[in-house]
Amino acid sequence: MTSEKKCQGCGVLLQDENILQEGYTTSLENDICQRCFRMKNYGEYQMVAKSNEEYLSILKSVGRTKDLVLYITDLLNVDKDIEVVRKAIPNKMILVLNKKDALPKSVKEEKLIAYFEEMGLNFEEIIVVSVNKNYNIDYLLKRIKYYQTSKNVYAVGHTNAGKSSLINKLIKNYSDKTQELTMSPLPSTTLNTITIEINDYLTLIDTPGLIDSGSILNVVDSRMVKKISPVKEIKPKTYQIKKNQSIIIEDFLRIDYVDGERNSFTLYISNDLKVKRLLNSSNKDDLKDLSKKTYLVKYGEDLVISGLGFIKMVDKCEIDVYIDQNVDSFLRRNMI
Ligand SMILES: Nc1nc2c(ncn2[C@@H]2O[C@H](COP(=O)(O)OP(=O)(O)OP(=O)(O)O)[C@@H](O)[C@H]2O)c(=O)[nH]1
Ligand SMILES: [Mg+2]
Repeated sequence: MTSEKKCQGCGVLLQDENILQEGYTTSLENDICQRCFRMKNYGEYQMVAKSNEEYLSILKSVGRTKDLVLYITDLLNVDKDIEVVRKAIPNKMILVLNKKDALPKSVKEEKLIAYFEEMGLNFEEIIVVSVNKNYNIDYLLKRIKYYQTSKNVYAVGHTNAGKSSLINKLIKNYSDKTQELTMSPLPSTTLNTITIEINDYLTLIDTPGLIDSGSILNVVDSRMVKKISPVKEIKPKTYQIKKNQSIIIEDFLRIDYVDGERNSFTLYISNDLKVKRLLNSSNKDDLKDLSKKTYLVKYGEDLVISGLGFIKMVDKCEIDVYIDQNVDSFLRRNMI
């Protein structure tokens, strides 16, 4: 039977008929589906393939309301097309920059805010938080109260940004509810909208995340997904690098320094990842069978590898990047 009851963890409709399909539970009396049960209790993550079409229709319906929207963004994985979500919906919007704890403490909040302000995307306000460290959550709630236009406030953003984690934190801090949304390091954890009444004045609506089809998380196994997702403050690794040297990360990324003066590369990626430097690129062909992209880097740019993090480069240069053909990489102006 399919019920009208939604899973309290991921929002999918519960059903007890087909174990292979979304929303399966052994009994419709349960509040969560089997997939959420396994993720919550055993940390057994199960990938679900989602298309962005459903997501875009959810965004459109959010856009038809006049409600306040929280646009949650992962500071380590700021998407290339941050303006897509902003422009898709005309609502009042707070940009919530999450996972501050994963960046080095020395990174100044004002600088981050200024960086995003310069995009000119007309947010009501830009707020830096860390859900994990409960940092700035009180302030965020105050500003939600200030800007909200009705009881309802939506959480939107890319998958894995921490939307469900943030709502769980708000439930825990400010309501007497025990409901807990499912969170996981894998993309597409939340499958449908979930409505949670925090109190008489505030109802939060969680949404599934926009999928980054170019994220590295889509092409590595779940053990590596955990390694790539930083849970601790990143200790940036800096390499003084010159022509004909290479940097290799695990077995999925190779960067050859093809041309330029002596330069400095700082890696903002999870501390758990193995990094190797080759002092002579031409000696080793490791990973050169991966797809190659050549970049002409300008002064003061970052190389972003979608889902992994970024590399801050100081001077202009030419680099060759070898990575799975399905993983996006791009240059942007230095974020920090
Ligand atoms: N370091 C760090 N990790 C965080 C923080 N907030 C969330 N995470 C992690 O980010 C991952 C994704 O969190 P979710 O809450 O499932 O993200 P989501 O945006 O709901 O993702 P979808 O439901 O897939 O769209 C989990 O591994 C969280 O533990 C934070 O403040 N700091
Ligand atoms: Mg979620």
